Amino acid sequence: MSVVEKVRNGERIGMEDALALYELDLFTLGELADEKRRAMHGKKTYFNINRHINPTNVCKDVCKFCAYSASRKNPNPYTMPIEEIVETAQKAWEHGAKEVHIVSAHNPEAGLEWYLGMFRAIKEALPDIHVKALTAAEINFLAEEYGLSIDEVLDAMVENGVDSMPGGGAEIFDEKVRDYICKGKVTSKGWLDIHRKWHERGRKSNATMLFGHVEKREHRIDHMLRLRNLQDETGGFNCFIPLVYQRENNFLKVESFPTGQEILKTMAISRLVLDNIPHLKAYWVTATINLALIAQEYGANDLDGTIERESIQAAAGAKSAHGMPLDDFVHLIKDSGFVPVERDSLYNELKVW
Ligand code: V47
Repeated sequence: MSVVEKVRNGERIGMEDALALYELDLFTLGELADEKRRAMHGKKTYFNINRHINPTNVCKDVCKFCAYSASRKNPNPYTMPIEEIVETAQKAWEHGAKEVHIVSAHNPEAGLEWYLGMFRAIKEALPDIHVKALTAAEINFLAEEYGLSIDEVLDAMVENGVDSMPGGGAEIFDEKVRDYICKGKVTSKGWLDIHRKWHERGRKSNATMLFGHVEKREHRIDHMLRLRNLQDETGGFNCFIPLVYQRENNFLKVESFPTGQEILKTMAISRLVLDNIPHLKAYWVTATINLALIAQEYGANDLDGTIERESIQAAAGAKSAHGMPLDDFVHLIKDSGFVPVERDSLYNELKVW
């Protein structure tokens, strides 16, 4: 049976099948992913009004792809006081944001109370805002730095007001590639275990994959299959986000970058392989807004949100430092033939625009 028939029969896609999908022409692959997307979500494209906050860039780890962390290439270390973080969240709330997405570096000088106290302070000021915070990499750092178990860190997150976890820190699970690009950071098994434990608490999270650097197609598929296995166990992932590698101001040597076709193929294959993760996000920050809009026809049904400000990928060249105005966002989705649906952080529909 051909891989196209397999997909249309609803059979599960394995490593060999997924590699065969990459060999299809873009339009055939796109059609398969679009059929799947339409069966799941029709023409709806989800987004939220959110605010990214990156409260410190001081990091004890050295990931080669990172341009954000304070280092030789970015000699401007900062750590926001908790009052400033709360004020930022408050302003965002006044402008309509319903979620703060908080991702930091692994700062050994800030202290555990700074990391956890910021969530408590945000929730005291804004009890109804959704706090999506701490990647598995940060959680692993806090456990190691302060001699805590992962369970203790996760319980403290819940007690201090974290609602859901973002998908960062996953990078590429293949151990060899991971060692090369971000040695010393949470291991692949560690990343998956942390999300499993979070899901066991009845909580939701996302999963990312950083691609388009030194990894090969099989590493991307391996990454997706490890996520699919965990999702079969827990059902706790809401969304998968393939992050396109941004190349500026970092220490990773990359010989060739993916074409637009390769990026769209990877999106489409994600939709087909990850049959048990409901949402696929084309993150406009790293894909560019134009490609993200096209990705709606290649399986993606979520474009993240208005963001307001973003520092991690912006440091590596993405055009995301100032987010995207809501009106532009809505019109771009509509003009591309899809239905903009504002969602909350857990994918409850708030408004069809
Ligand atoms: O894990 C770092 C990535 C991630 C680069 O859960 C880079 O909804 C591209 O987790 N090029 C953090 N990417 C961001 C993140 C995220 C973003 C959007 C939505 C969600 C979600 C989560 O940023 C890191 C890392 O993979 N990153 N450097 C770079 N040069």
